[in-house]
Parts: sequence; C-alpha cells; structure tokens
Amino acid sequence: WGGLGHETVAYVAANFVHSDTKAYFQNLLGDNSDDYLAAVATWADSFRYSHEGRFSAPLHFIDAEDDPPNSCSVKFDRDCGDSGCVVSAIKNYTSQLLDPSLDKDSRNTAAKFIIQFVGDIHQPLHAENVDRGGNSIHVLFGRAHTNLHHVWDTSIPEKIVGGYALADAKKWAASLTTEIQSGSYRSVARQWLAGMDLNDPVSTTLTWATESNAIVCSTVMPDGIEGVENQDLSGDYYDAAVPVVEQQVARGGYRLAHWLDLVATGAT
Ligand code: DCM
Ligand code: DCM
Ligand code: DCM
Ligand code: ZN
Repeated sequence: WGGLGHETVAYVAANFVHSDTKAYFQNLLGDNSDDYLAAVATWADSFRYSHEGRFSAPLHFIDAEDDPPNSCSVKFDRDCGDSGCVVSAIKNYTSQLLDPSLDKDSRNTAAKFIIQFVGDIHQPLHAENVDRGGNSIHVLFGRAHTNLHHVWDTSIPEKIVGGYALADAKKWAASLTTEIQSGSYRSVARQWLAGMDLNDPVSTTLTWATESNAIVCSTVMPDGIEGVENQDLSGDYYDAAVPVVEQQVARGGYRLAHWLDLVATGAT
C-alpha cells in the first residue's frame, strides 16, 4: 500500500488493541499520542531507499510463482527467496520484539517493520510474482499513465477516500472500524483471527498471504494480464475493486491489532 493504506491499517489497529498493548507500544515507539502506530506505518518504505536499508526491499512482499488467473497459490519454499520475504520478515521481527535481551532501539525498529509488513501482506500484488507484482503492467487510471501495482497500492485507496493526508487515513479507519464493530464485517471479523499463533508466525502469515494472493485470480486480473494491460481501471474495474480493497485494509488493521496484543502479552 501507499501511505494512505498503511496509515489506515495502523489507525484501525489502534482502535482495537488492548489498553496494555497501547501503553507497551507507545513506550517502545516513544510516542504517547493516538497516532503512535500511524506515525511510523510507512517508516519502512523510506528506510528501504536508504543505503543501510536496501536489504529490506524484498521483505515487503512474497513473489508467489503461481499462474494467475488460472491458478493462485503461495508456497513458502517455492516463493520466499534467499533474501527473505514478507513472511520470513514478520517471523524474524516478531521474534526480535519478543527478545527481552535485545536493546530497545532494535525492538523499536522491529515494531516499525511489523506495522508496515502486516499491512503489505494484505495488498494482493504483494503476494504475487507476475510482472514484479504488477509493476511492469502499464495501465491507465483516468488520464494518468501508471502501473497495476501502483493502482492497487495508491490510486484505488486515494479515489475511495478523496485524499491522502493523515486525517484522511484516520477518517477511513473510523469508517472501517464501525463496519467491523457493527456493520458489514461484524459477523466475519472473528473469523479473520482464526489460526493466529504467535508461536507459528509462518503458518499465520501464509494464511494471510494465500488469501491475499487468491484475490489476484479473482479480482486483480480475472481475465489475465491482457484484461488489464493498457486499460483504464478507474471505471468498472475500480467499482469491483473497492469492496476488496476496503476488506483487505480492514483485515490488515484488525489482524495487526491482535498480533500486537499477542506480542505485548508475550513480552511482558
Ligand atoms: N516511496 C518512498 N520513497 C520513494 C519512492 C516511493 O517513500 N523514493 C513510497 C511511496 C509509496 C511507497 O513507497 O507510498 C510504495 O511502496 P511499495 O510500492 O513498496 O508499496
Ligand atoms: N503522495 C501520496 N499520494 C499522492 C501524491 C503524493 O501519497 N497522490 C505522498 C508521497 C509523498 C508525499 O505525499 O510522501 C508528498 O508528495 P508530493 O511531494 O509528490 O506532493
Ligand atoms: N514489489 C512487489 N513485488 C515485487 C517487486 C516490488 O510487491 N516483486 C513492490 C514493492 C513496492 C513496489 O512494488 O511497493 C515498487 O517496487 P520497486 O520500488 O522495487 O519498483
Ligand atoms: Zn506496493
């Protein structure tokens, strides 16, 4: 996701964490405001462009070598490369967060990675190898020339919300939070947490990646690359994507809240 998506995931999570979890992460992140998660939700996107952070670029995604739209799948051994992937990264940084012998600076960094990566794994094209997660597929969004990956990261979320400021993310998160508490997600949200296990982060996050990757077959390119390449995706395609993007952002935030609860409980 772009900044808007990541910040919205973070605000949704902040709306659901236990008060002990909030105190734990406010202390670790050195931020006692209500924006303590959203304020660092895109730190890892800047870090990966720095010299010392270059190693972390592949940790934002898992390149599923499946065959959309005919067959979607994620397999850890096949798809998580030698340099690591979003699944191995969440495992690694979760274990760092839980290591009391580790200095606070490292645990602060680990927390920022977790916040970004739980968001990213819910972006369908961050769980797909084809054309570098859609980056090499030229598309139009209205009059703008862009690529399929960017449309899902940024164009669709920003069209839904009508902006990309922190305040826009907070507003979108409030609306998704209401949907989880008393709206269209009320009956399914509990199921979103099924199988979450702090002692088995690989299985937990592969479940999320598999669900995300399945959306590549169903919604991102149901008619293959030819169905989207050089097409304007701001009309009917956008309309079909909106509920899927909203659900993925809501799921990411709700699951991030529970993961942070498990970490805070496990670490104290
Ligand atoms: N980005 C950044 N610095 C750059 C280029 C892009 O922080 N020099 C950000 C903008 C997008 C995000 O990275 O929000 C896209 O990241 P990804 O495509 O990994 O989701
Ligand atoms: N930005 C964004 N969505 C846009 C345009 C910009 O998320 N449609 C982000 C990217 C930069 C910041 O806002 O982090 C400032 O961008 P710019 O300098 O391009 O206005
Ligand atoms: N990306 C991805 N899968 C890939 C390569 C890149 O999901 N195989 C993501 C990472 C960034 C965006 O696409 O969010 C742009 O990547 P880059 O900056 O490497 O072009
Ligand atoms: Zn992306």
